[in-house]
Amino acid sequence: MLTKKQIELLGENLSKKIENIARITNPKEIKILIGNEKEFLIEKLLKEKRLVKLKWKNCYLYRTKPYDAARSEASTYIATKKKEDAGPTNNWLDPKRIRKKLFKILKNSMKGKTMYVVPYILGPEKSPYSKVGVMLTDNEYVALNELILAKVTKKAILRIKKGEDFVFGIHSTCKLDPKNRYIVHFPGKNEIISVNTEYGGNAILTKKCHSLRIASFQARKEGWLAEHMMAIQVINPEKESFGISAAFPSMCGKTNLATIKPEKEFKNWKVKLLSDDIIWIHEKEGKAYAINPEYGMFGVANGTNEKTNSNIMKTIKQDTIFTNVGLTKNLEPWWDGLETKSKILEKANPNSRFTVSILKYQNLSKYFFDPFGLKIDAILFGSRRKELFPLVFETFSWEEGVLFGAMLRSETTAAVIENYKQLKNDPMAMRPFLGYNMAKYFLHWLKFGKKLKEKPRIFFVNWFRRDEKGNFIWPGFNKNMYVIKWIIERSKGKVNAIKTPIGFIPNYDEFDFGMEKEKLEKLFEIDKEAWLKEFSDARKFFSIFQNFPKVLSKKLDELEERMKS
Ligand code: GTP
Ligand code: SPV
Ligand code: MN
Repeated sequence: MLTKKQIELLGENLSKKIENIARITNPKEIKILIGNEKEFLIEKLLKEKRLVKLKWKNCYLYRTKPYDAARSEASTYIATKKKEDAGPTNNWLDPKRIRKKLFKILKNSMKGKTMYVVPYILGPEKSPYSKVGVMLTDNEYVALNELILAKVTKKAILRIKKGEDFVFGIHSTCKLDPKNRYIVHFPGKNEIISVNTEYGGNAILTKKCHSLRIASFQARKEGWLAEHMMAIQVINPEKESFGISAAFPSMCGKTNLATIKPEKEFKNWKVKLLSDDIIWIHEKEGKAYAINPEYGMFGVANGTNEKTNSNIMKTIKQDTIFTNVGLTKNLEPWWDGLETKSKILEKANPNSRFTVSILKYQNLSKYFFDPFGLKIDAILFGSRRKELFPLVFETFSWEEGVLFGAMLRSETTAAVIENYKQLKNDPMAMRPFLGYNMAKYFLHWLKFGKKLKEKPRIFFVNWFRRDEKGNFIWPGFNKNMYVIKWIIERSKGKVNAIKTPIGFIPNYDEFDFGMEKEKLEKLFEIDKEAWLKEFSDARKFFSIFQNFPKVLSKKLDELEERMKS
């Protein structure tokens, strides 16, 4: 139970909530974290042989169970009174019944363990858009990740004591039994309960659970957007600043685009990081502004190396927690694509990750600390498509941009346990992360657009088109700067474009993409029949929604007509 001093710090209301859970889970002690406990947790994990000390400075490796090394969408639920409120793309549970079941699972689950109380602020501390929460966990690795990925601070408690709404999350490791794994969200109640998992998005509740699922529910009510997007500030040689955000599904390139390095072709261009995974977008004076609710990055290790991303390599060479990466004889972390001279003892899990503070990244945007955030001038949607989708195109309007966002499909990846390597619908890259009915979400996007006098243009990008041999045609990574440059020049009205039925594509005879014309022709080819099939598949997908916005259906009709004629 809480000590008198702890109750004083937490206040009556919060203390009661925490003691309620302690009575059920029965921990041997309760510890309140206020942000400076990293070393303590690392020591404890090392002592218990749960962390491996790596050769890189202040770097450690943690291994989760192989069956608990990615998000589990099948175990993720939205618990609302009415099933319709969760919508056809979410797993739904009756809140009363599941609460009962979860409390049974939680019974004595923390016996002999410490229960950590983790108070946190999401978003810049003084931002009117920031939110607070408290998470409980009996897992030192999860707590350690929280200390890096969120702003853990006493100040959150003070705000809660003053009466501010807060999200209450309960995480318990239990026996890590996948059959009893539940990640349950109670959006109306601002509550999250996660059991029998310790992996990333399943267990680090500030991330997808709060910053997206609960936040998206609040965002609809309050008139803003919580999105699975990265965001960057790009500064051109004329010193003009430009805000770009991009929604790509898991493992489709957000972190890499967020940390892109302008190479020698882009002398005097600068890219500064706002967020690599999640942003909250608000309207202010008719413009869209983004803040990053997070404080760190939980990035994909595989494929990261000096060639693809030297910026990230520099950042993760110290003070980083690695999860499920491989190991060399020299005790260096290892994964696919990483150079090493040492013998590889162990391979990396395809979804291995690094956890690092965003403050350690050398090119952080000053807007990361701005209470109102970064103004967004262009929104990108993108995914992994080996064919059909061109390298880049600009949609004709906000509505058509929303339609293309709603039509987004991607080849699935190792970020999710289920459905590896299929083509799956993932509207706005948010299907796994939305806390309410997706039809209402589409409508919310349309409404949000109406509020914007200065609407960001909406583009679609695809780095993953392949040739007959299955190789990526586009070099990607830092070369994506060519596309970013086109998007900026396009938005400033500096470059011409070719009108196609789906939108504007670059005039690549005039605009340099650093690539031979034949390949560009392939990258920008429009396959009419395949697009018509894409539209008819989209129609089938949209038919699962009872209240699919008529505006979007009409836009799809128009698009199809244009493609046919
Ligand atoms: P989540 O953290 O799961 O949301 O992923 P993400 O969207 O941030 O993706 P990330 O940038 O981590 O990239 C995922 C994988 O795609 C990594 O293995 C990258 O190496 C690879 N990747 C990223 N950008 C590109 C690109 O432009 N081209 C190619 N071919 N691969 C890329
Ligand atoms: C994703 O899957 O989109 C991630 C990793 O960013 S996780 O935090 O596990 O959700
Ligand atoms: Mn993500």
